Amino acid sequence: MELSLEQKFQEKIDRDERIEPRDWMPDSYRKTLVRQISQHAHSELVGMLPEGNWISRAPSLRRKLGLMAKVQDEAGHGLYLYSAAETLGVERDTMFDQLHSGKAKYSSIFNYPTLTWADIGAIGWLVDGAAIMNQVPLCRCSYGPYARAMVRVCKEESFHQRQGFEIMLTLCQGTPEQKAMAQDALNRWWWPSLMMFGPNDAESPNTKQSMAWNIKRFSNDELRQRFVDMTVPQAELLGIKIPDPDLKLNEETGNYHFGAINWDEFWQVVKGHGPCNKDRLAARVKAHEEGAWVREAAMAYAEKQENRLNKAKTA
Ligand code: BYC
Repeated sequence: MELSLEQKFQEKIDRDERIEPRDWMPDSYRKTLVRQISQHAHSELVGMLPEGNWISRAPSLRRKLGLMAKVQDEAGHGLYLYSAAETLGVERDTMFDQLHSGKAKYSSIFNYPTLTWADIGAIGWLVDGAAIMNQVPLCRCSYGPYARAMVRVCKEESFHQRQGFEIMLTLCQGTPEQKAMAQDALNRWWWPSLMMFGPNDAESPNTKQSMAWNIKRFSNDELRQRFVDMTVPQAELLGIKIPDPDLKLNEETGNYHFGAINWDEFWQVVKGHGPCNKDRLAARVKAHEEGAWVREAAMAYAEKQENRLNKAKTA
């Protein structure tokens, strides 16, 4: 019996083969990829804002250079991801419109404020740490352009995570005030970092299908648990305390049991009512508007180059 296009597609996925832009794919596969990749791209762009805020106040030239490089890397990640989404037939301007009008989602984590320098360390350590945990499996995502973009993103995120941990270590080995600053940053960033992985599996509408399509390789709860297990010993090494009275090692499984996440807070932030949602969106729109001349100049240059090439061809 002749297999349907959809059956052939699923067989290809089940053989762990890659899907490429020109291959046939179900509309719902295309749609969920555009959703996830564009949200991811938006997160990279908005993620530049809480950190960019500290470039001018970094405590030394070395720290300033490191932070500038990290923020630039994030702009680059956004570009790889928008390009990957474009291969699915969605225009970049459409994605920007969705972000700037507040319709699109981006990671909840970037709606929290960066109050002290230690927050830059905590973001690198925890937020990039969570991002790596979530994104390394995406290097094996069934959609080729997304998987390939993630390989480079993950290499750079891993550097960011080490940089953040080193900032935390320096503070924790410094004066009592510096160590207190590191503890305060951990207190404020711990729970939002756990929320980055998304709702519990039972409440996650997209996970089951995304796993059947090999877009996601692990569920939200599995990745969250791995992140906790990886991070608790790192906090011990730093000598600071994770703000969870229920955190306890399960000797049998080797996993840490952790306390309940405040899902009301998560959904409030996702729906636009977090501490910084309005500021972040306004800053992003302003940056986009103020960058219009750069885009126009780049387009004018590209057109000129193309005309020159065409003239040379016909000469
Ligand atoms: N924040 O069914 P679910 C970074 C939404 S950037 C906001 O589990 P899915 C970095 C979700 O979109 C970090 N919304 O969805 C940058 C869905 O809504 P829609 C970003 C969230 O897609 C700079 C609904 O809740 N990383 O690394 O199966 C500096 C139900 O969720 C969040 C990525 O984007 C959230 N935290 O799983 C440093 C990685 N969680 O779309 C670091 C790629 C869930 O149905 N993305 N929602 O309206 C993913 O892996 C997945 O999309 C998620 C969610 C795990 C995030």
